Amino acid sequence: MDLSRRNFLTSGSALMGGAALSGRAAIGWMADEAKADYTLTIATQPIELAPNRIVSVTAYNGQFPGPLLRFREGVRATVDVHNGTDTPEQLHWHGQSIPSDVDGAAEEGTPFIPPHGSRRISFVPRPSGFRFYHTHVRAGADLSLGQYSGLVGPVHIEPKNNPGRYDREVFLTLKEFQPTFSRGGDMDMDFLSPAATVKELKDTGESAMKASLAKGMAKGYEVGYDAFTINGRMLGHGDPIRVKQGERVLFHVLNGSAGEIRSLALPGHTFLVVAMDGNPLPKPVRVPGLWIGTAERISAIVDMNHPGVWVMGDTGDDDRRHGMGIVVEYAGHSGKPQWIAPHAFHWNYAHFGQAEGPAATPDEVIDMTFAKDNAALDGFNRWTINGVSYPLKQMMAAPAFHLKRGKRYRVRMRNASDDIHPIHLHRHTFELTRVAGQPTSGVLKDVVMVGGYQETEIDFTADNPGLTLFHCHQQLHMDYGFMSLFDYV
Ligand SMILES: [Cu+2]
Repeated sequence: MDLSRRNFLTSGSALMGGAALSGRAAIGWMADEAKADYTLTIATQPIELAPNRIVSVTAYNGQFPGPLLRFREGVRATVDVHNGTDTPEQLHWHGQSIPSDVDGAAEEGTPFIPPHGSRRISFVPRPSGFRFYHTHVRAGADLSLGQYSGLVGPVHIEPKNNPGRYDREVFLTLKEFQPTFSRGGDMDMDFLSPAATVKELKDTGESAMKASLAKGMAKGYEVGYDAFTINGRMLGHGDPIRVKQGERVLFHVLNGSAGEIRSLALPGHTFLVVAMDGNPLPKPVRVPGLWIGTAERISAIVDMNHPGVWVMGDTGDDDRRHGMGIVVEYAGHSGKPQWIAPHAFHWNYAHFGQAEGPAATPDEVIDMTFAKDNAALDGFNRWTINGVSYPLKQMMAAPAFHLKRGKRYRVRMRNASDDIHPIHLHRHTFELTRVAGQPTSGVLKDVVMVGGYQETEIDFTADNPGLTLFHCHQQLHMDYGFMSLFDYV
């Protein structure tokens, strides 16, 4: 029994008028009967993205995004989750260092929330910052399941000390709806910097693709979308963000996509990035716009010093015209929202960190090579890490990598495919130490985009024993093998 639990019991007893309660049964009863901090109900219902644009999706509490959940770092929280659907669910607390049985991944041993059943989840939220929650089930070829659904919501964990409050905080969740399969779309790649690729990886990937196409295989399936939204509304159909000249607005932007990379710009304004994935940067960095990989978060301050009515939107014209944007309206201004395309800008994670690499050398280096087997699984690309594809049926596979508590590890990720992969490590925070050859330090994350044929290194300390999932956050990639398990030995 930990301290917070003890406190809970004490205050509970006080509420009961000091009724004598002792023993395990009493504790269990208390835990069951106490009101949860939050209740989330998973159900499928119509969601209005725009007038006459109503989609049927599974979401939390009948809304998209799910409600903003605020926790306090280190203060135990309880969440009741009701599953009103016919399929088992998992709720993953993305970016938190919590035990495997509540992290929300069946591969780690978290129990499912059964169809039409409930589960009470209790954990001590940490670390502080902008996190999020989302479903963590396999979708496979079913585009109504997993992250193709609306099962995404933001989390903010207030720091234990000094809860730094801003005048204005605005949470934005970027998300696509109405997914469909297509074959072999090309991903926007040229925004990543450095652009350096590794010849050996490129040769391997390209010859594998050539061999597959020579056998008459088509390119593997990709997923495209018809509707694009910010906070669940297509551009022009939600409430504008109403601002005043001179205001400093802190935006917390979440890419809640199942697999898309997003950009975001606001004409005439710049973004002062203060945190990535909820973790403060060594120093804030000003940029003309944002690039946000699947499941990444960026917290950035915008000085409202360019009055007008503007479109804050994706720099991709097609996606923005299909809804990926939100109107920013200055007080006293009206009229048609204006979009002005920014100059093309690159995204280099190393710019957000220190120029030198990490001070500490890791105890061990884990080498990983990511590869694509084109259209190998009924037309779906099969993904491997070091030649191994995670079993398709969701279950605990044998852990492939073994950690010792307290040791520091470096994962050297080598991408032998032409896709960008947003790589996610559960239950731990990692530090970027090398991005496509460029050393850096001080940028703490839980997702990082690894560019096509590039090599990126991350360091982390094994400080949270238990099964730990490592995977590409693209639903389509993780569902077809791009996952691996770490355990502690
Ligand atoms: Cu991927």
